[in-house]
Amino acid sequence: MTMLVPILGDQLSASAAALTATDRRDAVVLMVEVADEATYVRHHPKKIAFIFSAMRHFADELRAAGWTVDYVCLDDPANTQNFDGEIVRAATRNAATGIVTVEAGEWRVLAMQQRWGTLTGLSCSILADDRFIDTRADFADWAQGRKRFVMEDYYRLLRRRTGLLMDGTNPAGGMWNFDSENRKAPKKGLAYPAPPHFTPDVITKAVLALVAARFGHHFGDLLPFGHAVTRAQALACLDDFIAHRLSQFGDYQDAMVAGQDHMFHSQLSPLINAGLLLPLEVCRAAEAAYRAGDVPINAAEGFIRQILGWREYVRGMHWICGPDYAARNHLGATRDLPAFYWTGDTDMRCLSQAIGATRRHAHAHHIQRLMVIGNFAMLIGVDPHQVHEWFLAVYDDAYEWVETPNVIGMSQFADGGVMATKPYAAGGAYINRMSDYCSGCRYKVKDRTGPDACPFNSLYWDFLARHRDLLGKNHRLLRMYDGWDRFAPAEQTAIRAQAAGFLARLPGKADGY
Ligand code: FAD
Ligand code: DLZ
Ligand code: SF4
Repeated sequence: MTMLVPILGDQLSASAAALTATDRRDAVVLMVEVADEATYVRHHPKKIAFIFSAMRHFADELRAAGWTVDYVCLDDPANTQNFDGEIVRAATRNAATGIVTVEAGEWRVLAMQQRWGTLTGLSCSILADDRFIDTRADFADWAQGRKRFVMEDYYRLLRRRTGLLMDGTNPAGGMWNFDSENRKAPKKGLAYPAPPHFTPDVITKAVLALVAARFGHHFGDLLPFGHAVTRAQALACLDDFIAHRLSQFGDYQDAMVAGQDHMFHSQLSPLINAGLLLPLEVCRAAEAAYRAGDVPINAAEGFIRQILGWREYVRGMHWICGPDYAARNHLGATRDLPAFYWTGDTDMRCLSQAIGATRRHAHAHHIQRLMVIGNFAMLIGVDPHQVHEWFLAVYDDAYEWVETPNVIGMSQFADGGVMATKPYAAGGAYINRMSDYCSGCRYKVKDRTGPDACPFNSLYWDFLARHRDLLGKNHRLLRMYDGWDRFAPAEQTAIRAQAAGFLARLPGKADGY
């Protein structure tokens, strides 16, 4: 009897259900590098290198733990370059008698897993992914019958259920949520401790050469490459974050500073999403730092809410919103993504900073993604599917289960308000308040019209005006529409003409994308 145990590139956990459910003496673990997964959107070369290197290291760790691992490299001449083809080949090669796998994180790959039994003629059992803190079934129960899916309600349920930051039945620090303390603007003189950088070993060097040759033409810098690619390195990243950045994470969670690509953020998302760290252990580590008196409650709570709250919530929403969620387009947006999303070549400093970080690191922090890159795309009316494909391709932590709710729902309002109660639309004033970008920008952030006016301002008002039919009755936008109505008609005309002029001059879609 030989069980074939396919482990996907984001299932790199020794505790993955298919490994704990199988006897290693009767099993062959299958791991495959396939071009289809690297190119169905053109992933950032750093992201591909991270995944391949982490997969190769994980395969070695499994072998050392006594597993038989069948590992198919991308450049194996017999590689069919897709999951289905490799499952069929491996089933035959290993004379498999059955398949045990962990449910993929997303609808797209789950659909493939559901045909592996038929394709191979073997029984294929798909086990629940128990690396998340909640289960799909429990999230569905929570969502059942609700008119609105409020993240904060779900988060409190999980706080109670896990006991994280709880003092008996009360929230630690006396409040559930310290968000109001977590919106400080950046101040001068702050020191930003750099996250760890790991020198590539021989395995990573081989992957870097492969990725440079095969995917070097994709958007993004492959080098320098310093990602953690093993469980031990991932744990070192967690320790480093807790020791050096968590204490200020809360205060400056929403801040942006030119030239500071990481701020006080953890950079742990690619590691958690690939399985090198488990979300619950990360939350427990943050709580322990708070209990030890090393970090304040607003930092620990703010950080834990991102993982226990937001991460679990978007995962649940991915499953309840169904496989067609990425096709939603509530605002009917049709514009092509401007070419500078693939180059960073724009005189809007906020966008060039955020896209530049993305190009260098395959990473950008939350407010850059939401309030700069995503906000701009929504204001100018980019087709949300193009925005979705861009976000999925360029970030090292992007898989459809987490990217689509954040992009289609939170950032583009393309689901019409399932995820967010109002669009995350903002003009230059917000960016100016939360960053130091505007002082060095060629545009004047206070101007709405004129040759030097910040484009975000006219685009913001134009967005509200053009979508009044759909958004005008939204209670959370009434104040904004009041603001619009207070402009004199001539001013409204000038603002909309300013926006129209800007949109007419925008560069179109980049060649090849
Ligand atoms: P930190 O700021 O240190 O936060 C801690 C952890 O909280 C993160 O590591 C992550 O695991 C979790 N987290 C925080 N916010 C979210 C969120 N909204 N959804 C899910 N998890 C969250 N996150 C992804 O993991 N993959 C994506 O593809 C992704 N796409 C995004 C697209 C848009 C438009 C927006 C607005 C956000 C997106 N996020 C995504 C959420 C968030 O921006 C990243 O998780 C975060 O920037 C990762 O950096 P970090 O580890 O330093 O996070
Ligand atoms: C993102 C990605 C890439 C680039 N390459 C692979 C791969 O070669 N092999 C693999 O097993 N997984 C890869 N992944 C992750 C998958 O595309 C997919 O997003 C996740 O497994 C979640 O379903
Ligand atoms: Fe961005 Fe406008 Fe500020 Fe320039 S002035 S950085 S375009 S918000």
